[in-house]
Amino acid sequence: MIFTPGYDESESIESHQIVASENIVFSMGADRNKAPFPQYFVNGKAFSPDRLDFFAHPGEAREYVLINGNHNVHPFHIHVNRFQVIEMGSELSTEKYPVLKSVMDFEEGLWRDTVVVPPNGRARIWVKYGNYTGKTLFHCHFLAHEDTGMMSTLFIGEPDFTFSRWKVDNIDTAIMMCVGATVVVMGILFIVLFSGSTARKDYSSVSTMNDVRKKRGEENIAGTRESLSLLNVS
Ligand SMILES: [Cu+2]
Repeated sequence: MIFTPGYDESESIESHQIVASENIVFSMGADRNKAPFPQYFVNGKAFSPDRLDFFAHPGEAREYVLINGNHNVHPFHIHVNRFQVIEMGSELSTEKYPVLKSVMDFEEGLWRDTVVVPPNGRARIWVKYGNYTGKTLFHCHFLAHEDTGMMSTLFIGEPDFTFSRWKVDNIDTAIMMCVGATVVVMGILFIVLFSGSTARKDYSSVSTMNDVRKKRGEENIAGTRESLSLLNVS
């Protein structure tokens, strides 16, 4: 096993240290009504600096399966953090495409910051995050792909539940959020109105009872007066 100078073999990531495995899919769009053309995506989304796409805790190790459904290559590059390539594969045969041999050839366990994800293929990598927090990036290292969307944000640290995380980036999400908000508001209104009418009902029934008692009391008093007048007692 060959290691990059500066890294000790004991630093090598072991499978039991991996806390999660995530897919990172590189894809292209060919919508002629949109600029730029063609479009480049990571997990179906074009880059947005206002959105946090991936999360990790400092010090933990994660597996990423880099998937390339295109017929061209995407050199994956992650900022600040190094990784080890565990597996490489492609649906294309190296006999038919001899140039693929050099792409697929890799030194297992070698520390890297960039790996070429083979066409119609994948690369499985293990990342070990250092003890630092903040927002960083990974992207395709082809400038044309990177600059037209093939880039993602990565937040290292405790997930921050600010509104930036829930920023609406498409119409479907907006519609779902409106429906969700309406259901919540209707629910709150129903509870308020229902509990309000119950309170009024209880109050009115108490006042009705009081009225009845009052009337009965008056009748009794009147009845007593009648009885007393019959007895000539004033
Ligand atoms: Cu690319």
